[in-house]
Amino acid sequence: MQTHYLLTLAALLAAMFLGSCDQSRADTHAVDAPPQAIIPLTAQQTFTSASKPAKISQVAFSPSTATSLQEQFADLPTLLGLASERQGTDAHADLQLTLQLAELPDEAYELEVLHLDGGNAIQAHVAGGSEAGVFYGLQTLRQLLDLNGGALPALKVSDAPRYAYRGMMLDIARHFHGPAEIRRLIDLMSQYKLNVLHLHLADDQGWRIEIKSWPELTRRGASTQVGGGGGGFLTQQEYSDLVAYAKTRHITIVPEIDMPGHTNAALASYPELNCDGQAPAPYEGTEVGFSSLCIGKPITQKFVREVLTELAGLTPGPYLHIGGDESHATDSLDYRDFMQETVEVVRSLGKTPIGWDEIAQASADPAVVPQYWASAENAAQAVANGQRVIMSPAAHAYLDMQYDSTSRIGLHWAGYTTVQDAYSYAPDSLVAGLTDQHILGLEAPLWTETVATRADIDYLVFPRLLAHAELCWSTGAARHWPDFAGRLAKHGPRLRAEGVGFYESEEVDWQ
Ligand code: TNX
Repeated sequence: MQTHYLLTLAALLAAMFLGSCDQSRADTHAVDAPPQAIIPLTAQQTFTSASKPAKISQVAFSPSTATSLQEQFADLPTLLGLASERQGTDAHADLQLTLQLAELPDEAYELEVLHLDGGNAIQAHVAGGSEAGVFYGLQTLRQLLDLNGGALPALKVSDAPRYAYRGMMLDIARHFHGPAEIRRLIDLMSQYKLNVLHLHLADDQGWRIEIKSWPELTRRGASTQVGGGGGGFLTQQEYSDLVAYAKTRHITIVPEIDMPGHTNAALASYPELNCDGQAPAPYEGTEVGFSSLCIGKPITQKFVREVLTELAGLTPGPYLHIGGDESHATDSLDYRDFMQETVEVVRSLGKTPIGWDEIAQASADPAVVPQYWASAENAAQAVANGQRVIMSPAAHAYLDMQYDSTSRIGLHWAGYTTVQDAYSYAPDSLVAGLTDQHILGLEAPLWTETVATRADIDYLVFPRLLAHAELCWSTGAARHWPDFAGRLAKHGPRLRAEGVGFYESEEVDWQ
């Protein structure tokens, strides 16, 4: 009832806004305001001035920007992507920037760009509901600069996210990808207003996080990966540094230890975790569903508690992901007992447990967050449990699916996923009975069985991550594939400038 009322109100406001938008377009028509290709699409965008702006050469805070915000966003040229060669060359305008916190929803922001002196002096005001809101306003400003050759059109933007959880997952277990690669992804994600990076830290092929109380996990379990050639792991210091770096980009790290299946690397490191006390050989293939911790053994319980306790201690964010998928080698009653116990461990550490959608069949705890990937039945169970769900529908959101049969890497068990497929689905009407009130947010996972290098990551992640970012942020009613494809085309140059080797899909008329 209440939702219905809100929707009606939203429609009314949208109609009023569109009316005023038409009006302002008419006013600026003569000066040919360039359509702005911001991704994700902003909620409202209005042009306010006719002048043709000059390129920005200098940027500085206005005196009315609070010191704390000046400190937080101290490195403005980097933050706004103002490459040094753009500064001071043929540019004329100074940008004076005012940042403020305002009475807005947490991650929402308002941005206004004003042209003074016929466009030769520019002011920009960013008001955010929180520091994150200010950060997103600055990301919009950054895109405006990139999309306008270093100049800023005069406009007003008012914007807020659809979902609170806007995630990407990187599997560093199948192939290890280290801190430099992860940092680069954090930067790129944050430019498109994503706010969660889920790291898949352990699987059959490798254990990737140092656990001081169980040192063999990395001494033995980290030395392998799919296809051989080494592996690797994050030290606790490296992990903590990543968490801190991500925080400066308003990104929360969600660590995952996948259990009780997907555990060959742990089982190979500690024989006592196996029911028969025999350590299996390390594994460098790509099969799933053959390994299991020995459920009910006291040493297994000690292992789970100690590993999760260390991980919780390194993780200021609210979530710990405990996996729980494809446990085909675990008896189903054992599975239920194990997942329930592990949920309790996570709760006792003050964290919220996330698990792959199978977890909904094991734990009815309403605090648990199941991550939907394939089973509508499990999603329905989550709704019945009163749980909120993260949507990662494999056929749309899995970044490791091939684009088509000619894609040089990737899998296709969930089908081929074109850029349009990644964009054109409605998260809130994909699974019967699951609507936005049940959805915490969306996540696009990159599994890395076939992903060994940075070039491989770029090829599969981009440009589909931009489609995903728009689904996370912009409201359903505003989404339209031809419009998105047109805007995406304009992001080609900025992705290239940032060194991203994206897949130049023929669905898009790239600039
Ligand atoms: C299924 S999705 C898996 C992963 C694989 C992936 C490959 C899920 C929860 N499990 O173990 O890496 O497919 O696409």
